[in-house]
Amino acid sequence: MHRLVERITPEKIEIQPVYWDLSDKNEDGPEMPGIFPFTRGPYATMHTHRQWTIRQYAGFSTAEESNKFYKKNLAAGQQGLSVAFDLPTHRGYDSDHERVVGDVGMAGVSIDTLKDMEILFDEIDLTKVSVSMTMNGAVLPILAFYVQAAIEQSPNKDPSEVMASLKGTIQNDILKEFMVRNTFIYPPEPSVNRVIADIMGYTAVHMTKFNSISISGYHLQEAGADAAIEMAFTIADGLEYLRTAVDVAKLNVDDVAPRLSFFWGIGLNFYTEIAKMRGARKLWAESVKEKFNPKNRKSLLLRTHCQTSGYSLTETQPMNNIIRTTIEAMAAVQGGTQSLHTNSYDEAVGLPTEQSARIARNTQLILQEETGISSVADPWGGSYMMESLTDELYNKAKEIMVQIESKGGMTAFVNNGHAKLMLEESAATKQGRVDSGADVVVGVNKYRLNAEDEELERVDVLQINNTDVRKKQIDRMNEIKASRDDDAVQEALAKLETSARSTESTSTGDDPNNLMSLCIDCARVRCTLGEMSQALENAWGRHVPSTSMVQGAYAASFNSGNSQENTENYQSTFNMVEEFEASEGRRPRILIAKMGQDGHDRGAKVIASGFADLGFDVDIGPLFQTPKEVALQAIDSDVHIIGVSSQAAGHKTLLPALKKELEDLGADHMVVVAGGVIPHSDYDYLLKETKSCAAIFGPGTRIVDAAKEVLNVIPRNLQ
Ligand code: DCA
Repeated sequence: MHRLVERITPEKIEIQPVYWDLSDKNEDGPEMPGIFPFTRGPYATMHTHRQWTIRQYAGFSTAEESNKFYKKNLAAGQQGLSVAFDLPTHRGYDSDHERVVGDVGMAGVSIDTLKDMEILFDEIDLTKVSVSMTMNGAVLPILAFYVQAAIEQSPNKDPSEVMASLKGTIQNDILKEFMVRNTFIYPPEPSVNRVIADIMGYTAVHMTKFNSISISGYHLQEAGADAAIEMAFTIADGLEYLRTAVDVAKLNVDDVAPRLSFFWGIGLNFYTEIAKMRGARKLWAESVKEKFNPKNRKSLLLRTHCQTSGYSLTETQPMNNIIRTTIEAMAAVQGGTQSLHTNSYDEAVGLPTEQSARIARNTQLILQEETGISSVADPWGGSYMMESLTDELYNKAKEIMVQIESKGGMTAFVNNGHAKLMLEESAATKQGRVDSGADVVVGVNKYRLNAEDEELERVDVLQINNTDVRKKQIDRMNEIKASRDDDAVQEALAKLETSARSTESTSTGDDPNNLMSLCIDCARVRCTLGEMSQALENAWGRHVPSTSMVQGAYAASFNSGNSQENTENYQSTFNMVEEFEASEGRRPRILIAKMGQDGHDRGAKVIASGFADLGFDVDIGPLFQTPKEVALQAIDSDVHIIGVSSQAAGHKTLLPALKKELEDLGADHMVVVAGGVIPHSDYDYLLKETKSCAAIFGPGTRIVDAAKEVLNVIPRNLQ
């Protein structure tokens, strides 16, 4: 697949594929890659035998557009696919649903029907190319579409043969969705004990090369988790899934564990990230051995995908992001990853362009083909510093896991809100450190360019015409609905709902009522994703998350550096809030709102907690609101200002819609401000053309500064 890695240097020094301590007198022999507890890697030869897979996460607009992009990338050196779906698809809504007007095709590709999936993989042989799909909510319909598309791609092959050849990964990690990201549909209990259990059971029999879960620390890190929390929560999630497989689905651990895979976020703490990957392999192997005593050694291997950190990317001086990503990619490789996504330098502001995607891919190709980085397995093995750091992180993660166990395991830890609060506290603390300058971000809180030079460095981002994509999706779906056999559709959906209502386990792969099997039947007769999701929702309901907020963490972290400038800045903002209260008779009140299906609420929670620390009255709106619902809540709570957090590109549709709702309800005195991932090229549209907000706070804005600006734009003496 790749050219062999160079092992003789120009100086005629032979690089060995692995090094170890020859004086190690450990009775089991020295620690080596491929040997329990696998600290040094899951395979003996690691990248010296097979390089990691270059797997770039991508998807946008329609299936046609994404398919073109995939084929181009594969031709240019990418080795596996990784599909990003749009938010309506994640949340189980068809494109014609009223709640998804601003989201169709924006943060990923839109999939409503089997036809969309067929187009997505047109001319890509699914029995050959490994495909990862980031899907957690609507995981059953999406996996069913994928299987059925593969079967229909190979009409001359037996369907069971096609299924057995499918290699790839479905994320299917719902527990972390309840902590971060929020693309769940159903409550935790059926999400784990029915959906995940049935998928594990089905794939264990019919799709034995397919990884049934990608247990993800990435999103936890993005949401503010430090390395020990990321490690502990992720391993604990994995153990919970294995427990479900063994106790609920009555599967043999060796039928499931070899096909669980992992996914780490890799940030800029170079040594820590390598140590995390090493320590996590040991923690997983030891925990699985102790709790499940598998017979197959493959059950103990932690195999992982990594993605460089999106959070570490900056909007200002975006070219610096290429350097950040390269360093993170090197940490992932030296930590022993099996598969890697490198972010594009413009991802802090929008979807990657063709050029930025090429640079991201080339970063990996250069590492693989120019540097010789792959010629040694675990080059850090035996380093005093790295071994010690690995042990320390391993111990810290283990302590957190004990805490989780003492609260009844990961599902209980998530259900009772402990996990989310721990993450939110970690995120608010981190933000305080960045805002105070304790953590340096080059070009943001240090070495910043003047405004004019900064402007010159701005980059274009890919624009999607959301209205256009939505219309195309709806037209195609209507065509399919008009040509299918309605009786067959109703019968398939009824069977799915009946099975979902049943209290019997249907998890074994050969059970005719297995939910995965029934969804494939639904896909075959052309049920839509929304119809399948609704059938399950009829049985289980839709999960409504609670809103919570940590207090004090931002203030403590911001003020911890004893910097006089920070203390004065903090105090002056606080004084402005008090002056506001004195003149208006109450504190400034802000509603932090999330509209559309964008569940990324880290930013919203950090802002809420920072503003509350600064003396604002803060209301946090529920996730997934329509513009009308936000307007009504704002009026009901009589807020001065609405702060909209937008991370998923719906801003150009949703902010003007909110403005209209406020006008229609006679509340246009309420000021709207926006923050999150909003490209500069859209600022004029929002601020001037549509006047749908009064200020926009891009990534990197300090909360103290945003709070001052907000106080300045609230009209006074309204009474
Ligand atoms: N020695 C022997 N065999 C090796 C070696 C080696 N040094 N390296 C790889 N292999 C084998 C593997 O065992 C595997 O074979 P198998 O499927 O029969 O077990 C095959 O080569 C493929 O390698 P693998 O490391 O599994 O790489 P991928 O197929 O790319 O899978 C994995 C990586 C992390 C397991 C998968 O879950 C994945 O691709 N995840 C991506 C998740 C993602 O993209 N998320 C998006 C955000």
